[in-house]
Order: sequence, then C-alpha cells, then structure tokens
Amino acid sequence: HEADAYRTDLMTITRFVLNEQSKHPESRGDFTILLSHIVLGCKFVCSAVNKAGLAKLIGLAGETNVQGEEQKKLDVLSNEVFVKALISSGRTSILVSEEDEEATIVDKSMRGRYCVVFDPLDGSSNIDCGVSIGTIFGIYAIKDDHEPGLDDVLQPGKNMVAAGYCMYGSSCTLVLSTGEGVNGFTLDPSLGEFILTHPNIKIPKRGKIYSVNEGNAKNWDGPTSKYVEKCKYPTDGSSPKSLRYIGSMVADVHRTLLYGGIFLYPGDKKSPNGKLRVLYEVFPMSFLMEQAGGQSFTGTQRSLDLVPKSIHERSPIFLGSYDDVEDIKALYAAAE
Ligand code: AHM
Ligand code: MG
Repeated sequence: HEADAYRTDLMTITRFVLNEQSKHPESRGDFTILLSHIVLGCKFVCSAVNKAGLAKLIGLAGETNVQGEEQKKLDVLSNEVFVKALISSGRTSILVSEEDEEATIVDKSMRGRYCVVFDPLDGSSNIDCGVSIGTIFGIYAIKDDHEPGLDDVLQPGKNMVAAGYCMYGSSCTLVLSTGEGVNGFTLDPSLGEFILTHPNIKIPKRGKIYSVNEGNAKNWDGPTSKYVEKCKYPTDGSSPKSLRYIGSMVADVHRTLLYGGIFLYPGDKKSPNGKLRVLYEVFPMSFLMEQAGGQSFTGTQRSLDLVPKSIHERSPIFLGSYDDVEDIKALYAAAE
C-alpha cells in the first residue's frame, strides 16, 4: 500500500543527494560529505535559534555563563560552527562568510575541491523577536592541483555547482539545488534528519505577492517606483498584488518560491547597489530561483551573469516568478 510506503521509506537529504550523485560516474562522494557538514551546521544553528528565546532564562547569548566566560552572540556562534564544520569536512579550499572580512584559505592538510560562500545567520535583526531567520550558502568547485585563490570565488553565480538555504522558522526547512531542480527537506527533530518534504519545487509562473522594504520608496529610481505602483494600481485589469515583507531574505524568498510573486531589494539614491551581498545572498537565491523556473535580475542583467570584483560586493536584486520579473525587466529596458 503506497500510503504506508511514504511513512516507512524515509528519503533523507543524504540518501537523496547520494542518489543524485550516483547518476554522475565521475562523482567521488566528496560533495555528499561536504553537504553532510553543512547539514550539521544547520542542525546546530536550528537548535541554538530555538533556545534563543530562553536565553535570558538560561543564560545564553550576551551573558556570562557559569565558567565566567562571556557568551557568544548567535550570529558569531553560528559562523564559528560553520567555519569549523566546513574545514573539518576536508572537502573545502576557500570559505567566504558574511561574518568574516577576509576569505579563509583552508590549510593544505585539510584541503578539498570545493569553495563555500555563506551567510551563517541572515536576518539577524529578527532574532530577538523570534521571527524566521536563515543560513544561505553557495558552492563552487575548483580544479584539482591548483593553489586556491580569490579568483576561485570571484566567479559568476552561474558557475556554482550547488546552492541552498536553511530557514529557521515554524519548522526547520532546507532547500537545495545541485543544478538539477530544487528540493526541500524538513528537519524531523525526533530523528535529527532532514526528510524530503517538497520534491521538485517549481515557482508559479506569475504570483499575487510583492515583497519590498517600501520605507525606502522616496529614494527609488523610476522603474522600481513604476513597478510597485503597478502592483498596487494595476492598469491591465488584473487585481492588485498583496504586500508581504518579513525583512529576512530567506523567509521572503522561501515564500516567493512556494507561493510565487516577486522579491525586490533595489538600488536607490542612498545605496545604488542596494543592500544584499552578491556572493552569499544574491547568487545562491538566484541559482535556486532559476532552477525552480523563475528569474533573477539586477536591474541591468541576469543576476547569475554578474562577475563579482570583491567578496562582500552588493547588488540590487529582483527575483521571483518568471512573468513578474519580465515586467520589471521591461520597465528597466524602457527607461534606458
Ligand atoms: P543582515 O545580513 O544584516 O541580516 O541583513 C540582510 C537582511 C536580509 O535578510 C533582508 O532581505 C534585508 O536585510 C532586509 O533589509 P531592510 O531591513 O533594509 O529591509
Ligand atoms: Mg546577511
């Protein structure tokens, strides 16, 4: 009976990725090992985030613990866990984290074929009020026998071999693409395993939601202003869109992926490049969006074609349902 099979035949993320990799004869299992270390980091952060609300009660972040040591802030702690997990996987050469100004070049004795760019805990302004936050990551492969350098990570997003995020929300959800579609896994806390719950995610071709920090509207450029105006007062007979904005990129993008619509963090007069970082925010989310059938645009080009010049560079971003992104592209084209 099929209903039974679903309950007893658990597709864990490790099993899923092993299956995927086995289709590639050249695969040596390195990617699966790397991923299991990323998953460990996500489980750790999930558990730390869940306890954060109790911090005052049990003395976590920002307080002194029984040994008299100052406790670490959640984002600093998350970064340390990811850096150590990634190095100890033995499968990485370079790490770029939002928390660290410089890239980490992994010691020769621990080096592997991958570079990981990540934001260990994004949306940190939402931590103290218990709103969803997340980890974002992207993975590049480097050529064998080659001294790792910054040029391995200063590459367009289309060269990534995988990207994903983990959302610490009402449940802990990991969304991953290795370039063959997008799949979502939910942490079963009783098993400590991510189980496939959202196979083959496809974003609706058009959506009914727009997501943007409208508090910046007075500094927007013409096309962004026109676009948002059309969301509210459509001129083609369609219904106005709903506004949803959490202020956590992972949560806003996750909703966009599942329900459709558009997420915008445009450049404006004050911040011409917007706020979001190319390597570990714009690229991984754009990779996932395209893999799910959506699009991502910077205001001038396809986001994944951008060639970053520095590791913490920012870019405007417009991503989401294919047709909704077409509309904003048309407005920018018309303004040229
Ligand atoms: P952070 O890296 O300091 O957490 O900032 C990134 C976050 C994103 O998650 C979110 O999309 C954006 O900042 C929200 O910015 P704003 O508060 O300007 O709307
Ligand atoms: Mg961030």
